[in-house]
Amino acid sequence: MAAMDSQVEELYRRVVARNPGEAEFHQAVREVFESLTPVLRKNPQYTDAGILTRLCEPERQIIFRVPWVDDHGVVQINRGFRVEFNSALGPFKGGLRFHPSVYLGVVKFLGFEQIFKNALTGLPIGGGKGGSDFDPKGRSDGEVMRFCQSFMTELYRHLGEHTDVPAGDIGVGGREIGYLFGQYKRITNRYESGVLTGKGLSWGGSQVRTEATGYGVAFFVAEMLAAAGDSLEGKTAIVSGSGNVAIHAIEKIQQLGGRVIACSDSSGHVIDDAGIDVELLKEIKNSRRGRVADYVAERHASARLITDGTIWQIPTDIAVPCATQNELDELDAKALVAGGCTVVAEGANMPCTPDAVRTFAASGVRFAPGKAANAGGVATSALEMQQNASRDSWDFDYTENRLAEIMRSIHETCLATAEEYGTPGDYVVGANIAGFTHVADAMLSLGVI
Ligand code: NDP
Ligand code: 2IT
Repeated sequence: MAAMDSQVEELYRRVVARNPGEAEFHQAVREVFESLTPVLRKNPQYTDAGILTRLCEPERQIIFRVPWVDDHGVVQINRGFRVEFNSALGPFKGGLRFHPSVYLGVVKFLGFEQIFKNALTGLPIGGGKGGSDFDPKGRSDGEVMRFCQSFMTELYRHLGEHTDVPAGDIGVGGREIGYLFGQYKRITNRYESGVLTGKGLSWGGSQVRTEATGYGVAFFVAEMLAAAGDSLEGKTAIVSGSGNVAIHAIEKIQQLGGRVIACSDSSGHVIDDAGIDVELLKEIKNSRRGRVADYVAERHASARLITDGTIWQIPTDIAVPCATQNELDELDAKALVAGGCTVVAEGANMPCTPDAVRTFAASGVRFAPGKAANAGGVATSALEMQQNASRDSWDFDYTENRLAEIMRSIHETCLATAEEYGTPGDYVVGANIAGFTHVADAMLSLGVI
């Protein structure tokens, strides 16, 4: 990882001072800034136009009260957020996260990352993110619906297919997008399909969007291996999490010849030497909204539940963190290296701490940052918007091929950019510089706005 030069360090200090207490946002900004020294030296016009400072200041930030009534008749109050970060390349685009840990610093880190990720896809989408500290766990469908309706009753006025287009993230899947879209449609009296992505297939959704993030990560891992003359065939992998991204990463890694031997949720991790039975996992997680412990109970022959230590202590060829930010630290990275891991790809956003990333770099582990490896989700959201705009719907194979092609192109862009800037094979530098220059050039063209 490169050091920041003194001018960029000073800009970073100002970002920290201006956004106190937002540790995750600071971390995400620092990670991008550390890659940019060579590109800023070569292109003084970016600094002259204040591009870095402007990139760190969201175009608009909305924070609102979300009142709703639970099943016992008790009034509940949550906080809602939407950070519209950058619209130089297209309408603000990015998911909504419902999790008790959500606060402004989390939404801003995610929105900031989203700017560069979306730029890397090459599709016309700006960056934004939103969510709430609402915890859907243990809530009935009726409670989730009333919460979503209240959330949208405020948010709708800020959205639009040409303005801001949310989708899912942690705690927000097809059920929540349905309730949110229903309320938007009701309030606006418009069937504006392109205002949300991740919709159901019968009401404007796209084939492959549900699978896209996880499948995209698997395609990216396959590209990383192919670049070294290798393949997924016969490799072991560990995938943390057991939500939308994890499940589909597991599914595609196994379809491509790998064997995923462990996954997790916040209650522990499961080891299954025979390879995770993804249909069983889907049934437990998606239909029953159960825990990984239920998986072990039903597959006791080859699986066991571990509730202490971390999933990263298991020896593996490949590691794919797909749960949440900072879930994999320096000790975990050292354990992975000791266990023979040579490829790490982030399915989650910023799951590896900076020290973990440094450990991978120092140990020759090939490491793909989330803004490249997990971009398949938002890219397929952009394909959903494209289908909505033309009132068309594509079949599964065609859409999956488009996704695979986008991941191949992001991989190639990362490697070519890393090479151009003198750090061959460094996916972090490649992703950050390629994403940055794409959005920065658009900002230069649009003037000081
Ligand atoms: P889901 O809500 O479907 O699943 C999240 C999974 O991560 C669950 O297994 C959950 O376990 C676990 N998890 C979440 N928070 C924590 C925590 N604090 N500690 C331990 N485990 C945790 O979310 P997604 O699969 O959609 O998202 C996973 C990651 O991928 C996030 O970082 C998200 O930002 C990123 N991402 C998502 C995309 C998408 O299209 N959905 C696109 C690109 C990135 P439990 O159920 O026990 O909480
Ligand atoms: O982090 C992400 O890229 C997402 N949660 C998906 C965003 C989207 O708009 O599809």
